[in-house]
Amino acid sequence: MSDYTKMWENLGLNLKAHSGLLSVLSDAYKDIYLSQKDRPKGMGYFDFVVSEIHGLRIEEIIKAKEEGKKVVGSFCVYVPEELVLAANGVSIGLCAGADAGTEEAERFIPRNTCALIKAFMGFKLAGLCPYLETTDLIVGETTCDGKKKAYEIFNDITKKVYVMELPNMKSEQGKKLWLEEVKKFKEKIEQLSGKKITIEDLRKSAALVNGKRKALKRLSRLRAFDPEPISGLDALLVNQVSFYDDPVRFTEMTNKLCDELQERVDKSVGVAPKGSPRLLISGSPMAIPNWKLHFIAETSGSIVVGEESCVGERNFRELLDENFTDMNDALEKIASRYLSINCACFSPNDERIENIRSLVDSLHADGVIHYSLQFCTPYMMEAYKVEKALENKTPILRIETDYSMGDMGQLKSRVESFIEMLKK
Ligand code: BJ8
Repeated sequence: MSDYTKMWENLGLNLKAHSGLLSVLSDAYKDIYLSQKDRPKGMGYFDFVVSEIHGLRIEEIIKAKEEGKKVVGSFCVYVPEELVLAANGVSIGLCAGADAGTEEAERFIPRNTCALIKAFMGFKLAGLCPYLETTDLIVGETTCDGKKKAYEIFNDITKKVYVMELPNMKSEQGKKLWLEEVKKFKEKIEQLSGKKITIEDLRKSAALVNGKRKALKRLSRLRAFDPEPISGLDALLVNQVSFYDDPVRFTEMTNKLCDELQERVDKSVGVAPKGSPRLLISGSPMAIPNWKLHFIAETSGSIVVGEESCVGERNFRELLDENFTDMNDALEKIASRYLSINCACFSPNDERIENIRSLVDSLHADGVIHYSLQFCTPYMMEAYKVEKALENKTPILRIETDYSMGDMGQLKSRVESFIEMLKK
C-alpha cells in the first residue's frame, strides 16, 4: 500500500489510533480470509479493495470532490442511492463492524446500545474513519430508537446530519409519508449539489444501481449449488464492498467473479465437500469487518449459503422498476421500491418471515442462524416470530452477540453443536 499519511492527516484522523486499526484489520484479514482454501481467483479484486480500503478508494473520493461532486454517506439501505448518483454524487455506506472507539462512544451514548451505533459514533470520535471525513452530507433515518436518538447527538458533533423520516407501518398513510420524504430528499440533494435532477439523470442512475443489484442477485443464486462455489465469508465480503466501491467497477468485477463461479458450478468445483450442512444467516446487518459468525460457522464444518440481512438479500432483492413515465412516477417507484425492504423496525413485518422461508427453500439451507446484535431490540424481538414460522420445519439457532471477540469460544461451541445436530 502507498503512503497515505498526508491524506489521513489532512482528513483529521488520529494517525496513531488509525494505524493500530489498520494493523489489526490486516492481521484479521490474513487469518480469516487469506487462510481459506480454493478461493475463486476473482476474489483477488476484493482482496485488493480491502487492502486499499482506507487508501486508494479514499483518494478516488477526494478526487471526485475536487471535480465538484458531493459525497453522501448513509447508514441504512432505505436511503435511495439513485437520487445521490443522479445528482452526480458519490454514495457511500458508513456503517462499521469493529468495536474500535467504543470507550469514546460510551461518553455520549449508553453502554447498552447496539455495537453498530457505538461503532459509527466511536469511529468518528476516535478519528478512525476517512469515509466519514470526506462526506458533505450524512443521511440518517428514523428506523430504530437507538439510531434516531444517536443521529441527534451525531449532528451536534458533525453538523451535517440530515434525517429521513421512515414510517413505522406500511399503511396508506405510511406510504404517503415516505413518498413525501423521498421528494424532500431529492430537493435536499439538488440543493447540496446545485444540480436539478432530470428524468434522464434518474434513468441512468436507476440502471446503474439495478446493475449492481443484478450482479449481487446472480452471486446469491450461484450459492444455491452444492458444492457451493464460493465461501459464505467471500460472498459476505462482496456484499460489504458493494457499499464502498465505485458502482460501475464493482458491478463489472462481481459479474466477472460470477462467470468464474458458473464455471465452477459446471465442473462441480466447490469450497466445501458436497453435502456439507448449509446455513442461512438472518438478522442484523454485518458491516465490514464483522466476519465473526461466518468465520465460526465455516471453520466448524458448515457452509453459509445466504444472508437475510441488509448486507445481503435485503439490499438487492427488489429491483427498481426503471420504466419511469415522468418525474412523479419515478419518485413514486423509488419510494415504493425502498419501502418494500423488510426491516424489523416495521410493525408488522410479516414479509420478512416469508422471505426467510423462501430463502431457506431456494438456497437449500439445512438450518438458520438468527443473528442479532446485542441490544438490537427489533431483531431480538422478531427472532420469536422467525422461530415460530420455522418450527418443526427448519432447525434454528438464536444468537446475540456484539463486535468483541470475548465470546468467540462460547459461540463456537453453540454453532458446532447446532451443526452436529444438522448432520444427524
Ligand atoms: S433497514 S437493519 S440498515 S435500520 S443493529 S442500528 S436496527 S439496534 S442497522 Fe439497519 Fe436500515 Fe433496518 Fe437494515 Fe438499530 Fe438494530 Fe442497531 Fe440496526
